Amino acid sequence: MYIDLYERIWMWAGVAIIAMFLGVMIVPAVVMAINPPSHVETVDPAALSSHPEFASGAITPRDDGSVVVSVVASTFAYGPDPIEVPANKPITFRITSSDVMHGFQVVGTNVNAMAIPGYVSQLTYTFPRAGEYLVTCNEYCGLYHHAMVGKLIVR
Ligand SMILES: [Cu+2]
Repeated sequence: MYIDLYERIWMWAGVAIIAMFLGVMIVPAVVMAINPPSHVETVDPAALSSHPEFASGAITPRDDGSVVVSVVASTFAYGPDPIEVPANKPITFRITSSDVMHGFQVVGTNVNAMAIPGYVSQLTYTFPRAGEYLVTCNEYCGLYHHAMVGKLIVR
């Protein structure tokens, strides 16, 4: 079968691009063991109401001044809401969902994680100054997704 030179060049360019994209995903995952943090820790989404950490939507201060915020996202709200944390202290967010996939984004910061039922997403952020922040869901989760907002108050 005759294939024109330019056609062959484009075919191999396509194969090279696909191989490069696969490499960008596979090398960090396999060689460097870089995986989404949510794949590390699991939790039973059906038992969150009796879970020692997530049942009450706790905001837990540690001895060193840092704070752990355990967030449960559910259609169409966050618990706890509002979240009150101190400024200039490391805030560790531990986020999960009780029903469908949600997002947890603190607008204007780098705090942005998926809330996946069955998994715990964890990230740490230090708010440099006091203020009020909007928390929004950025994963489409249902009819009132657009109304799924929370408030985060930094004191
Ligand atoms: Cu949503």
